[in-house]
Amino acid sequence: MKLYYAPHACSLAPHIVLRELDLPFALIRVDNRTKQTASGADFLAINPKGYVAALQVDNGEVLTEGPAILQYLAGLRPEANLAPAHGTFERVRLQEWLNFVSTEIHGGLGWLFNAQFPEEVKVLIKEKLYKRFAVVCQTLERQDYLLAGGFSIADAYLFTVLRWAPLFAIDLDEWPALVRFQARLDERPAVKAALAAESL
Ligand SMILES: N[C@@H](CCC(=O)N[C@@H](CS)C(=O)NCC(=O)O)C(=O)O
Repeated sequence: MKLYYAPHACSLAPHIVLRELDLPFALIRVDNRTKQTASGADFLAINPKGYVAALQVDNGEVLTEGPAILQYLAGLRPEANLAPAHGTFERVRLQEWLNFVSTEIHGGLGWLFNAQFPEEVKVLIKEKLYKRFAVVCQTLERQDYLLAGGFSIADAYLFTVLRWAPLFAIDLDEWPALVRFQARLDERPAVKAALAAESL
């Protein structure tokens, strides 16, 4: 498998999960500005959407969209319990979190990267984000992870996007449950290894 990534982008989530599952993979860096891979290949020919993450599986198919990639990976090693079994209520709860992180938090923070957005709009985006953070805290104040059953792919995703908050002068200290969550994930060997690999 090949994971196309950009350092510290949302592709960090599947990168963490690949390491959590101890799956063999090649990490291929993409320059999001030029849309070229590290070897000079045209990334748009691999993923016409032009963004990371993209996962090329062993039969050559390319899978995109973080929540889909994460669920695919978890399914390769179901015994690791990074996603509840299909057909269970907990699986739908996982999908609920993946969707929430994707649309409400990744989506919200993602807009803040846009240098063309006026500051007044960014203030409104932040106000909405803070409401979403409060929702996440309601869960993380009573349990360590988004799902009651323990660490899952949704946590890898939430951790990844929350790491962007300081880039926009969002001080996570205002949400102590989020700070504790980030610290908990920082301690995981797979997280440390992924961050080290992306910082090279
Ligand atoms: N809907 C996609 C969004 C992926 C995305 O936003 N990727 C960003 C990095 S976090 C990116 O590569 N942006 C570059 C671009 O859009 O040109 C997903 O959930 O995977």
